Amino acid sequence: MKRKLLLSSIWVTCTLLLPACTNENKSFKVYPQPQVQQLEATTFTTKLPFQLKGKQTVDADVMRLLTETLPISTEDKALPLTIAPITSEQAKGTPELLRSGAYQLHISKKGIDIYTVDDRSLFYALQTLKQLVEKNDNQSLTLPIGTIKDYPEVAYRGTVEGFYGTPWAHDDRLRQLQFYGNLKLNTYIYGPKDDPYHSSPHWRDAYPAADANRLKELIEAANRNKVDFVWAIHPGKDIQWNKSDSVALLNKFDAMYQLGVRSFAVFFDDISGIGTDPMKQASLLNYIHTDFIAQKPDVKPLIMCPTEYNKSWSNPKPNTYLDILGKELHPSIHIMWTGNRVVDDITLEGLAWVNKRIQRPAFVWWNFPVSDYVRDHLLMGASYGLDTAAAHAMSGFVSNPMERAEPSKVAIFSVADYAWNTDQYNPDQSWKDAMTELMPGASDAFFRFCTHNSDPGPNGHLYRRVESVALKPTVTAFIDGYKTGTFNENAAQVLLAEFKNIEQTEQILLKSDPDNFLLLSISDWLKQFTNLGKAGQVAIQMSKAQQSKQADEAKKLHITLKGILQEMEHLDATCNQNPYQPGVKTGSLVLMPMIQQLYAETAVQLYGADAVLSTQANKLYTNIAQIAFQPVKQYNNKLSCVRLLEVIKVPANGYLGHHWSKDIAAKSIEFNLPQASWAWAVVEWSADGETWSEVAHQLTEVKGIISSIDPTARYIRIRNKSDKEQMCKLVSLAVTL
Ligand code: LOG
Repeated sequence: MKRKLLLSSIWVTCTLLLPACTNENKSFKVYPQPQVQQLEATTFTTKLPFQLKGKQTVDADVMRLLTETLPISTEDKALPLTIAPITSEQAKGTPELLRSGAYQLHISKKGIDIYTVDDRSLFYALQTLKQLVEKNDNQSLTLPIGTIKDYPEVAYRGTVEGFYGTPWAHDDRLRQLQFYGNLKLNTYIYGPKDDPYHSSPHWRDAYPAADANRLKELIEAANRNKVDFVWAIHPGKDIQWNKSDSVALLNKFDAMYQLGVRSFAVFFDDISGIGTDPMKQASLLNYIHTDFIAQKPDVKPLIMCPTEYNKSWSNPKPNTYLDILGKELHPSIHIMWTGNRVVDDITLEGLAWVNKRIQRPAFVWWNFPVSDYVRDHLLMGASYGLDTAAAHAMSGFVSNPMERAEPSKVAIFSVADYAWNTDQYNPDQSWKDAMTELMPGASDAFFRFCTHNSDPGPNGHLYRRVESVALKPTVTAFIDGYKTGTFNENAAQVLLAEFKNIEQTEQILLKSDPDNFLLLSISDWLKQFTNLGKAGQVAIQMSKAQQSKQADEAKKLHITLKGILQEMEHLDATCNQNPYQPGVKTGSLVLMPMIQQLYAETAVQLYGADAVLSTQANKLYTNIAQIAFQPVKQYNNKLSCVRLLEVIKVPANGYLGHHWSKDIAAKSIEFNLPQASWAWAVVEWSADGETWSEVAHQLTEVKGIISSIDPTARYIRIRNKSDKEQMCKLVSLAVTL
């Protein structure tokens, strides 16, 4: 059993000694939380510099970190900073202390001792020391006294830039790499889906010179921060499984090696057709392993992302895809895994299921806080849903972040905590620590923003997050009261105060740090948050007026609220206009629905109006389990569906379409299903969902608009009329009423 101690406080009296000791009850916070931190309540303050002892030659990155942390000198009177290897004696009972990155740090008035396993250990010990040293105005330093014993629980920790959408900008990446170094994260997998030289059409080609230079800069920045820069290739969309493609892949890897890459990955996710063959995948990967990886002593083991990368998409039958990979792939090759679903919690049970099949611990690709399937939302909530007993069941843990790099740091901070010190991980504490670290001047305001910007909204992955947790009971109490004709004054006061704070959040944050990159990258959401605060206050005041029978005042406020809601819609319709989920949503789980309910309820009470056209369509009309929860959007008279990133497997007789309950005729149906063909697809309509007829059309591709639809149709679908499973993608499928 490993024993962990936190902050033991031992009273030490030391008055006349130099350096001077003081006793303050200070808690020294180190991120990620060390395994064992035994610090006394006593600190000491010194003006003396430190002199390197023991290991004299340290690498340039360590030296830089050292000089940033402590004054280094060769003067005789300097305090010793001794660097020595961890001995097996020291690691007795705690073999984890012999892992890469493990270290022991001992601070006393007489000097500092650091015990290390490798260069990474020393770098991490100094990262810890840097967080402990306090620099005083009079050039002196204050340090705690005590010992830290520390090691990672998961070997590979970091991120996979693996999302769809605009890849991170160069400067964003540079800032990320430094952030990772500070937090003892050691892995950055480069695999943005929309880099054409990572995926099709150019995975076979060398990067243009300017791109190659930038990558070189990134690799150097990663090295400076002791981060493995893993370069990933995504060849499966059009790989031919011939010699020429194998050679093209190795040549590309070799070109990346020349740029400085020493870690490689091959992704086979989100593909269809011949690329998905597990035997072919395994034989290519084994070839890369033997002919490339194993030939170069400085290259790390290969990482692969399988096609069946989550349980819900995996063939459960024995001796199928995952078992074949498990059996065929060289044992050193890591296999990535997103959990029971594409986007999901990570559980020990789930990992045990896949590990048995792939015959090795999975390398976790956690699809959080990635937002490429809900691009109008920010996922700023706590990183919960991670099993604290699962460290031994995974070889790595990387988070797939948002297209917006800076706000992703909230989650990445916690990923560092989780992967380093898994069994002591506390998601809420880590989330709050992230606020303090990322927005030291306005952590409360930032926390308020994050609290109300956590949930992704309805989505095909069924992945939801809690939002506005503390306020939710008050919201429910207020709404319930309002609907039954009572005005809950206490709840109203709490809500008014919170909405007022929300209205001020943008200003507080920008005033505290106007040039903060994180704030700049979420500026549209901050604006929308201000609107939310305004709308909320007016909604409560309007409800109060209505309930106290001041109809004129209520009408006036209803119009004011309408204006603010229109402003929000305008921002939603003009900012962040990506083709997938355009717009800017905030407070969408609890606060916005409350405001909308109050708005609609008051309209009904004031005007008896049925203002909204409700078709009651919020999901696709389909019998295909994979897309059963793909949300439908209704804008004016158009029902459309949220574009899908992955390939859809359409079984024989599988269909997807729309159904609307309102008694209106369809003017047209518009669709774009790449890779579908009329050889298997047919467009059909029905009045009752029972009897179906074919819609006449003259299109040659499963893409276009059909306008002549029977006016009694209330269902429209595209069906696989063949007797085999077919594959397609879904760009659009819309009905105009
Ligand atoms: C993709 C990934 C995407 C994520 C979330 C994996 C292994 N692949 O469904 O690129 O960012 O889901 O949308 C994925 O997760 N496909």
